[in-house]
This record gives sequence, C-alpha cells and structure tokens, in this order.
Amino acid sequence: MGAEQTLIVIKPDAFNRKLTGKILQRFEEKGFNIVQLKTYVFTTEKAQEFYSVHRNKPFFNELVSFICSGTVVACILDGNNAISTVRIMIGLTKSFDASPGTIRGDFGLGITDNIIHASDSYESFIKESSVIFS
Ligand code: 3AN
Repeated sequence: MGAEQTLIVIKPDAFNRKLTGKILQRFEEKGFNIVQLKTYVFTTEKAQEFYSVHRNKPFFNELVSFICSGTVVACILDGNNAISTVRIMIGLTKSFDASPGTIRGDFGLGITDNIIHASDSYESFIKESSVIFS
C-alpha cells in the first residue's frame, strides 16, 4: 500500500467538547501528515450533497441537521493506506459499540453524534473533499 489521502470531519459534538486537538494528535502520532485543515460550517445544501449516499435512509434529515448544528473541523490526511487505516482508528459507527482505543470508542456514546466522519473509499474522499475544500 502506498501513500494516499483521506478526509476526516470532526463533528459539532466533538468540536464543542474541545476534542479537536486530541483527535488530530492521534492521527499525527500515527504518522499521518495534515495537508489541509479548516473550520467549516455546513449549509443545509452542502450537507445534503456531502451525505447524498444516505438520502434515502430514515436518518437522513437528522444527519443533515446535526452536521449543520455547529462548527466542524475538516482535515485531509496523507499517509500509507490512509483510507482504511483511518477508518480502523475511528471505530464502529455506533459509538457505544466502538472498541476502546478507537476515537469513537474512547470519546462518544452516540450514533448521529458520533464524534468524527472519515471517507470510506477513494470515490467518497474525492466527492466529500470537493464539497468542503472546493
Ligand atoms: P460511518 O460514519 O461509520 O461511515 P455510515 O456511513 O453508515 O457510518 O453513516 C453515516 C452517518 O450516519 C454516521 N456517521 C452516523 O452519524 C449516521 N448514522 C448511521 N446509522 C445511523 C442510524 N441507524 N441512526 C442515526 N444515524 C445514523
């Protein structure tokens, strides 16, 4: 596996709890490089675009409303096997099921408010990062 990039979004729950520094530190200590970083506030339109793969899910409106509810921190990380390694580091979607040692497992208990988003494929990375960084 060579170097690749992925996108993480630190969600409003984690930003409000001032967990941004701790979360970014984990990725830096693992060896990833931060190549882009910014605070960002989603509009409803941008959030609907960002989460468009979930538009038919029953939780879509809740998801859009939550991600628009406050400031997020978006970051593009670069390093070996970034997409799948970062997914392992964030843990399972339901924070209460996520293993200790993962970001969701250590910092959260929620599902919608599950601390952090990370792209799950190269296609998702391209699409999601273009919504925020274009
Ligand atoms: P992940 O973020 O682990 O990739 P996805 O892609 O299945 O999870 O879901 C995207 C987001 O939708 C999750 N981060 C979570 O905030 C929300 N979500 C997923 N499943 C549910 C659910 N059953 N109820 C409410 N929100 C959900």
